[in-house]
Amino acid sequence: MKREILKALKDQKEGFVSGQEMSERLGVTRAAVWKHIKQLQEEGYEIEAISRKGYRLLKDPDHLDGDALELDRSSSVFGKKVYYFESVDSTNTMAKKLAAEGAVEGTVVIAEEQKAGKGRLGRSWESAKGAGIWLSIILRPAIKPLDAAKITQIAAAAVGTAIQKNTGYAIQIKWPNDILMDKKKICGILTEMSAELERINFIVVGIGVNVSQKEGDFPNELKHAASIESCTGKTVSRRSLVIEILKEFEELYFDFLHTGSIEKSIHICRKYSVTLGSKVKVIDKEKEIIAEAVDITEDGELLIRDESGGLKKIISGEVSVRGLYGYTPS
Ligand code: BT5
Repeated sequence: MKREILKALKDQKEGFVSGQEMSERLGVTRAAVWKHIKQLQEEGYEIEAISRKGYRLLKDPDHLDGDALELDRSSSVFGKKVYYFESVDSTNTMAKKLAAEGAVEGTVVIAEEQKAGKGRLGRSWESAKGAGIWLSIILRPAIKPLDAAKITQIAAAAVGTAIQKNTGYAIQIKWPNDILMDKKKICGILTEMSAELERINFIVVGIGVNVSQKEGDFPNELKHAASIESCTGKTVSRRSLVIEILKEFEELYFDFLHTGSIEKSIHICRKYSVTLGSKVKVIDKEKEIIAEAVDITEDGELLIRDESGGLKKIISGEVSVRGLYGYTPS
């Protein structure tokens, strides 16, 4: 009911909506309407109440809970179900648990803070309270486990596009899973899956976006990290960015499922790549190779030319790619 009342207030963009009208439309008493209005006010919604005129929404706080996202969402499958937490260990871990219990495709897990946010290959992800978007999406694509890395490329293309559209500020993509601004990392993507030999049970795509951290908020060892606000100098609504991410991701994901190709995503990854054309250090489990990044293939692998001129394709998940003189490869 609270959600319906919020919707009625939001629908009434200018002016007031009367308590009588809401009570008739929603089939509850005016006292019940008032009770929910008070609850919304306690949650940070600024609502003006004037007798004989009704209620007017003055300020919509930047909430990320299911109700708030649901009302503004423009994607149809992604975010249909949202699990929102004040604090979790890791949204990916939570999403994997929910997926194992049967959560449907497109389910989103989002948290204000992660106590043990995860990066790839056992690394950790700094996820300060309220300062970013820490979210995971559950997917159930009928593809081979070998093709799962393609999902990371789709996510990188989608999140990069969403951030650029939302902020109007240039982004770069560092293959395979980083989004940068001014060549600093503002976002990382972690794709995990549960699969049998030939079949994927589910994939969880974790997306971490630094939104409002100030320079100096990051621990010393994260010298390549930045936030959208520290780069652009502008305030960003996390909710509108989440909505944009879900929309772009859903579009590119279903395009892949329908066409069998990630061409559209790869086009975006190539266009914004900081990796291509540069010398990179590819760090494998046992060894490091210095090579030139030549292309991103139609399947999302990085094509490199090693020092003896040999071409090799590398798959995300196996390796880290670094610049020779710093974090980015230029
Ligand atoms: C990643 O790994 O970049 C994937 C990060 C995914 C985070 C999301 S948040 C929601 C979901 N739930 C999770 O538990 N995780 C996902 P990788 O490429 O391995 O980069 C990790 C490295 O980035 C660390 O070793 C640090 O050097 C650096 N790092 C850690 N926290 C950072 C931050 N907030 N911003 C920028 N860099 C960071």
